[in-house]
Amino acid sequence: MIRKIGNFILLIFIIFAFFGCKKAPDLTDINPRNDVYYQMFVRSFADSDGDGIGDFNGITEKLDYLVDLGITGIWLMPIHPSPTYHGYDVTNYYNVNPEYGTLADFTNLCQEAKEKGITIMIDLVVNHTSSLHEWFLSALAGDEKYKDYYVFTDQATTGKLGSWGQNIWHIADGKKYCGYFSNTMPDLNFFNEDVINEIYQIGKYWIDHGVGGFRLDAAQHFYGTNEYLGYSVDFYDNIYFLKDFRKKMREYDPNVYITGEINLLTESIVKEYFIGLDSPLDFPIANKVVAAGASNGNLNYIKGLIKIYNTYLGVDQTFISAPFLRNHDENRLATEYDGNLDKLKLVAEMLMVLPGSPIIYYGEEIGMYGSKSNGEISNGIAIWDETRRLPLNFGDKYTTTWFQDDTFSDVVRNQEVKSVTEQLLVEDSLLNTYRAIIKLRNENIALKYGNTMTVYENNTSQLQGFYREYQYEDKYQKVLVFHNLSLLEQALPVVNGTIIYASGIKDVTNITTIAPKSTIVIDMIGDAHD
Ligand SMILES: [Ca+2]
Ligand SMILES: [Ca+2]
Repeated sequence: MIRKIGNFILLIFIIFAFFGCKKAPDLTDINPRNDVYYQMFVRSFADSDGDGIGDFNGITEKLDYLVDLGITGIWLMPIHPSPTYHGYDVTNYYNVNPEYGTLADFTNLCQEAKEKGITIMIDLVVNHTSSLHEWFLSALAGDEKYKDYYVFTDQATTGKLGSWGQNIWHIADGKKYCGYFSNTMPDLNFFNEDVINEIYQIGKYWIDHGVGGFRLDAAQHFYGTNEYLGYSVDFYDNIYFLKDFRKKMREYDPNVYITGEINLLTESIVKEYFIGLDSPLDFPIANKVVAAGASNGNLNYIKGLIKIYNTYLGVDQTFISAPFLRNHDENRLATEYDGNLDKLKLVAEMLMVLPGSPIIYYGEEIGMYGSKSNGEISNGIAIWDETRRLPLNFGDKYTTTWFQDDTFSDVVRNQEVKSVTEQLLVEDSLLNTYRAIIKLRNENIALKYGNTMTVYENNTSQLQGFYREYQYEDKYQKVLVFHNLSLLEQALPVVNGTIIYASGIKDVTNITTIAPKSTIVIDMIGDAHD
């Protein structure tokens, strides 16, 4: 009997699906800070002048690729002059890396991006400078003003280590200083008002040049463990600095968006960072999504996410989660999932239906491989994280070539990954999965806005479902999302609504089951469900 009624309701919803012809709601400026971000290593993205190194003009010329992908924000990894390939040790905060182009090229990129609805966020690396920064060189030369920009000590033995047990004290020219990450990265002194004001000035300078957001690198280490001898510091010192920084930047540009690298899985600490940041990068959520994506069943996936969101709500009712799958410091997902395309597609969908402003690490959309190397030598240089940041294969003249050493397995494996150009032509490619699910997100307010979800009543280990809803003035939408984590087809529960997405399926009118490793999104009609 129940089954019969079920079939009847199913029939109704098929009819709705057929005649519904849903029109996408008007999303004009409901909340300017809900975006889909693309984290980009400039060196590896797009080369406009044929020297093999990615550059600003290459990005500008490839903006339409990002627009078509559905991207509305770009996070540029460090753009400043630096002695390293990665740029996380800056020698001048008021200019750009000449390998990437000129300052004019950069402002042009910001302008062109803005015209296409894309905000540019830059990495701001201010926990430390390069040891070649003129401030540090002046400090070593005995300039008292700049000596106080850094953290020097006269103590012969500090007996103190950093938060992962590393030595943080180094000696140069007979002077002992703190370099939390490395001797070539001396820490700035956050107890010095001149340093704080310098950081504000740097922020304003880049807002003036068209930047719409900042990602504060190593934001949990500004007041690092055992860094300030004789001072008692804790993580609230970081949070209060971030709060002041955000306030100052907001006064200058009310729309500026501020994220920070808080590399912690403990949501009870991460939540406190919402006091100072719009979005601490959401490592707790990322961890859950990647783990569930790797599994073939997880009874507590959705419950686990909701527990984290509820923790955040305790601090900030308007928090913006910034979920992601992988970043430049982690092995890529194709490596972790051993190239399993079904898993890669599903986890892309799992990311893109979450609350907040999700971030895609460049190359994940085509399934690039990447893993940490162990210091093997290439062209006289020891290689570590380069192999997590390899060139994106566009399949055209823009493809960068700065790292092609095929004695590294990631380089070899990436030669087997279909290029952007190739994947655009294959209907069920990973890239087209990303495009489809991002499009869905951007066109549905219940997916794009809001910061909570509620659990579907009858979840199983295989089939995990949740509701998301959003109300804005007279617009209201509620969706029900199902992920089939398993390798077996699952029956689609009967619900009153219209299917608006089913993985890889164009005609969604006759669906009664959920394929293995796939997602279905249902637009609920009113509030009705059972
Ligand atoms: Ca170039
Ligand atoms: Ca520090």
